[in-house]
Amino acid sequence: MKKQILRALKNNKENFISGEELSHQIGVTRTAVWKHIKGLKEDGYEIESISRKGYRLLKEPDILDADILEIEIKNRYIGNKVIHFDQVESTNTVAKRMASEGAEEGTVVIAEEQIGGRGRLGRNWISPKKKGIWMSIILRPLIDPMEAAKITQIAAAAVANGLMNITHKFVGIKWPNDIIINNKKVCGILTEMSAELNCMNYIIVGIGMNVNMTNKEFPEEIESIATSIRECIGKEVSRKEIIKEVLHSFEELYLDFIQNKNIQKSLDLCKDYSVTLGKEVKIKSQHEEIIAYAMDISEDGQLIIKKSTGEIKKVLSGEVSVRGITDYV
Ligand code: BT5
Repeated sequence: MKKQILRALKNNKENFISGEELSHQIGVTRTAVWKHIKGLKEDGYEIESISRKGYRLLKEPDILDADILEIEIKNRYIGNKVIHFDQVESTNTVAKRMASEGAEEGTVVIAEEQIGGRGRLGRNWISPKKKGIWMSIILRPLIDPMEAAKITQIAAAAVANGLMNITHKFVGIKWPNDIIINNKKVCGILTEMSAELNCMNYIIVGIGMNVNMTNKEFPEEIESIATSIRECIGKEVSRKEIIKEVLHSFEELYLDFIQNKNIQKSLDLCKDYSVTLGKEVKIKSQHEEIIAYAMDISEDGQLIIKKSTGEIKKVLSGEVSVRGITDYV
């Protein structure tokens, strides 16, 4: 009921809508309308009420209501189903469990706070309450497990593109999974999969993005390497608007890949926004550490590097540091 009232207010944003009209539209008494309006106000919605005129929605709070997101994300299927939590260990872990229980492709799991947010290789992802976007997308592409790295590139391109549209600032991609603004990390992507030998069960794309924290609010261990959208544009930003923008971009690029087998658009974006290409990079893998020149990104999402010996090599993943950016020493 509350959802229907909210929808009616949103459809009528500039104007007043009377209690009578609302009770008529929704089929409840005017007292019930009044109670739900009171509930919406308690949720943080600013609603002007004037006798004889009715109600008018002035401002929405920055809450990530699953119902509202499902209404407002106007995609074909990425985000058609949104599962929202106040607090989870990790949205990737929840999404994995749901995917293994049959959740449909495009389902988005989102949380206000993660208490065990994960980065790659067992690292932590700091995810304070209501300050950022901590979400995971469940995908079921019919691709070879070897192609999974492409999905990270699609996600990186989508995030960078979405953020450019919102901030109008330069957003960089540090291959393979970091999104950078002003040389600091604003977003990280964690792609995980479950696969048989040559068939994919599901892929989870986890996106963690710092949105409304100030520099002072970052814990000491990431203070010097992290930034937020708020720091970048100087004011608070609606997480919902960013989610819509990023998921819209993601669906477009993902469908191009799945339906047309075309990853070119994503790769072009990854190359255009790359802060890695054309630079000297240090690559740490399990067994070695090499310093090389980053030449290109291959069709399958790998980094092509040239070593000082002249040898050209493809790197699938690993820790990449770029001189001048965050953690290069
Ligand atoms: C990543 O790993 O960048 C992937 C992060 C993915 C997080 C999302 S949130 C939703 C979903 N659910 C999860 O549990 N995870 C995903 P990596 O490249 O390994 O970077 C991790 C490193 O980034 C840490 O060791 C810190 O140095 C730094 N870091 C941690 N929290 C950060 C933050 N909020 N902002 C910027 N840097 C951070």
